[in-house]
Amino acid sequence: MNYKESSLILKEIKKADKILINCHRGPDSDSVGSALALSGVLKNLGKEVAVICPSDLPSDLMFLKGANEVIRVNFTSFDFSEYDLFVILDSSTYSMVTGLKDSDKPGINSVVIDHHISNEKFGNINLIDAKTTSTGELLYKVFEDWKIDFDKFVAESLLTGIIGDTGTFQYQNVGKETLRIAADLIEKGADKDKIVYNLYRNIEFREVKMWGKFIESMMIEDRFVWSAVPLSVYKDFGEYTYAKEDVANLFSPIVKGTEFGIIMIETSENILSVSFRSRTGFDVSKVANEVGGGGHKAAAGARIEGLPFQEAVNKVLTVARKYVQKN
Ligand SMILES: [Mn+2]
Repeated sequence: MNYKESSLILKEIKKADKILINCHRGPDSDSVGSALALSGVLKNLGKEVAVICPSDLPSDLMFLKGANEVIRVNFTSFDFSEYDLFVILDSSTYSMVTGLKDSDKPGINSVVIDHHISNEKFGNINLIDAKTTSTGELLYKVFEDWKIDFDKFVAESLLTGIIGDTGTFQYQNVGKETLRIAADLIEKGADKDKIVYNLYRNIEFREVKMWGKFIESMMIEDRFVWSAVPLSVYKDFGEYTYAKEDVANLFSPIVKGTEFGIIMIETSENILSVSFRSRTGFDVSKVANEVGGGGHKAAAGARIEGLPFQEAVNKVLTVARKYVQKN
């Protein structure tokens, strides 16, 4: 048995007929992959399942089976009363689930399954394992506990989550267990090449040109690099919602002689969206926390609201410089 909560969760699922699963706001590969994997498994158990999300799904994940059935909802008016159970995945806070600053908790039974250390445990049952690389990997272990078989589509969704959250097995938290799980998923029929092609080799030309803007304006300081792009440039290049994540993953943890990188993008008037990526062991979550964000040691983020572009950028840099001095 991997988790003592697994059987409690299965009991709740068996009691329910109609089950909701979420993808979090601005969903990534792990959010969508794990939601579709669980949905496939619950349908095989004879449940009626709906997957809901407060945002549109990124187009590069539409290859996953069931992605076109994910329903975009507005949580301010969503009616939970038709459902018996809400399974919440990959979301450390309820506001990540709804995309709203404040909202009432759903009036139905809920289960939270997540791998973020900062998870607020806001469900009736909470299964949090911060040692797993991804919710995809965590769910694999839950399915193991449930002793169920699953098809190649479920396997492919789980592997998509793992690949997405590990930077294709690059991050330091990837060890033999994650690789063993990935190997088993491939054995069950998950197509690793298809996943890599869709996630990393299917980028709009305009987005690639935008990456160029980030590289062009990148600056190097004592122990880190940073790059910031204002709203006007972001708009010129088509406002790719996921451009910042892509740029952060690709270019901020690679520069020789540095320990981390910061990518900043003004996504709307006076809103600066910030991504931190560590190259060495430097804990970027400390910097992110101090500017009001959060995340993991190696990858973290924040949103600075209500400051003009240059001031917001300076605020982030001031905190980063302070931590560079301290550590
Ligand atoms: Mn995740």
